[in-house]
Amino acid sequence: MTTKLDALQQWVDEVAALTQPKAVQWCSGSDAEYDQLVEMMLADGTLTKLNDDSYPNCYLHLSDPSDVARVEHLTYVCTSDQEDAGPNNNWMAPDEGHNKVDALFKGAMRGRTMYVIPYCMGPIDSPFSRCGVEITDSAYVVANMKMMTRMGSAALERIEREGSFVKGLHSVGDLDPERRLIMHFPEELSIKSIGSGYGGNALLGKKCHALRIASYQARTEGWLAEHMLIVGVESPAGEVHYIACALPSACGKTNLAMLIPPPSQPGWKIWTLGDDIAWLHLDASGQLRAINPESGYFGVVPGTNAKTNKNAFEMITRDAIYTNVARTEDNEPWWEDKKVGTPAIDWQGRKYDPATGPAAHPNSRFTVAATNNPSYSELAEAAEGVPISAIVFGGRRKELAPLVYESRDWKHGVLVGAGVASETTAANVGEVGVVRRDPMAMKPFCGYNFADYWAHWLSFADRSDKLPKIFHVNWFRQDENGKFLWPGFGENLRVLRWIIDRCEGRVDAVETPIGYLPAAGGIDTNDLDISDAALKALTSIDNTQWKAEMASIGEYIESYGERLPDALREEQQRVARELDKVS
Ligand code: SAT
Ligand code: MN
Repeated sequence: MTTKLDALQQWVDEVAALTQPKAVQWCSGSDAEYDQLVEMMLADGTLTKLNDDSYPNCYLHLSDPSDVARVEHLTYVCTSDQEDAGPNNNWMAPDEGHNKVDALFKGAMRGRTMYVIPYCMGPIDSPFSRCGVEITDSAYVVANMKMMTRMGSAALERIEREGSFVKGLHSVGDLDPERRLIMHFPEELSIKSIGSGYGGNALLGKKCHALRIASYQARTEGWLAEHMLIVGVESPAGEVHYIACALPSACGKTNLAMLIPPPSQPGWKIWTLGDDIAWLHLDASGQLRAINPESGYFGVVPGTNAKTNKNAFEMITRDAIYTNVARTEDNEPWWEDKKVGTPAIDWQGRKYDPATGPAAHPNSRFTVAATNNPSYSELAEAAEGVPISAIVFGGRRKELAPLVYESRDWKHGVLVGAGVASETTAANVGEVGVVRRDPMAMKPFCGYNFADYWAHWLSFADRSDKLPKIFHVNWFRQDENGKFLWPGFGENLRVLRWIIDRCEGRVDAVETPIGYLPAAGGIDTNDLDISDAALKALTSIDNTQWKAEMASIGEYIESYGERLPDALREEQQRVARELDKVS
């Protein structure tokens, strides 16, 4: 296979000349191709077959121990003007960026096959979808891209028809962290990533394209590319509301997207549209609609069990690729909190010894096609996407942030999103558990200056009077002994129900300076083992703490300097004044 699109053929030839592979293989995306790649990876040790009786078609990949997470400190946005990348991104001038990374790509694929992967982010026939081509020397990447994107011949046809595509060049290089770089050139719609085989660094359709490059593109084209799950909540009466929710990496987006209603909530159903990324557009009537650009899940494994996420637990018993989990004697995958089995071999392929750390890496992952999910929504294929009733922001906060609150209006909602802070997780290389600002859960993923991004968000209020309401949630509040105050998981449906009731004007709320909080009895706690004190802590605010928080949000947004939109500054000042009024 080759292509009739000259620009694509020329780029592939140039890359081959630079990287010197022993062969070039155009990927069709067929099942036969996947099977053949798997056979090859089993033969060369890249994959191990797991127990075929209990885990049919499941494979384990153990990565280099230094290559287990995203590397924000090695991730760059290369715009001509540094200000366009903003203080939220590492920056390099485009020429310097190309020179640095091309030097690493020189001869990098010697002795390897170079795979050319045409892919489409979003339903293949959706006007909102965007295509790309990833060139990689990793068969593991090809296999993952097959599940995570619409990849192969149909995507190539669309690319040839449209004549444009995002160029993504990837090589695992020598996996030396000193020779690892994840570079974005938004003005050229291109990505160059070398030295890592890990998901977010290597599956270029995901964070690199669908968030960093797409957010940049979305700004010029009037839409939004967001780090959000999309979920449909169906009431016992059959009414479905769609919610888009932004949470930082490894804060439970996959679990929320596949939530299982607890027995106390009979008749409710959850439909999963996406678990990580949403592309949002206004339709002609001013309704915000969402598509999920991905077609699979790359989810955190540890903590998944029959109680926390039964759907996911079952979904990954077949046709899944596991990365960096442990194994039992029976060759079944094992991870912390799986609740069944015992680990024999750890994620580094060593005999398991509790003294040397967890059996599965805390950021170990599964890759699986979305259609494996029992709560998969057919509307994930709908070209026009689904109408969004509510946007929800959230973070992982031990204290301060209540279980849920609603912003007053869109402008206030943008401030709520801009002020999101969360404890860091194992999804990025670095310290875990440190609170940092993570606006709209996009800190690692916004491909341009956050100040311009907030202005873009604010501009939606001029274009529609039907925008969704904006909320903030925090499932992670703890008491003074470190115990979680809210049970989370399936019980989060109770909070989604409150959100929907607010959208429908069916439930009263208490107005506070930070927004509307649930009134007593507003959240259904029927059958829930929760103390009055815990519920009070979850549904009220500490004014003194919030004054300090609002001042810190003010300082944070001011650090964006001249580009900060006045409307956001004024909104922060308004909330700060409201907080001052209360003793
Ligand atoms: O970066 S990944 O997409 O691999 C996982 C995450 O951090 O959300
Ligand atoms: Mn994510």
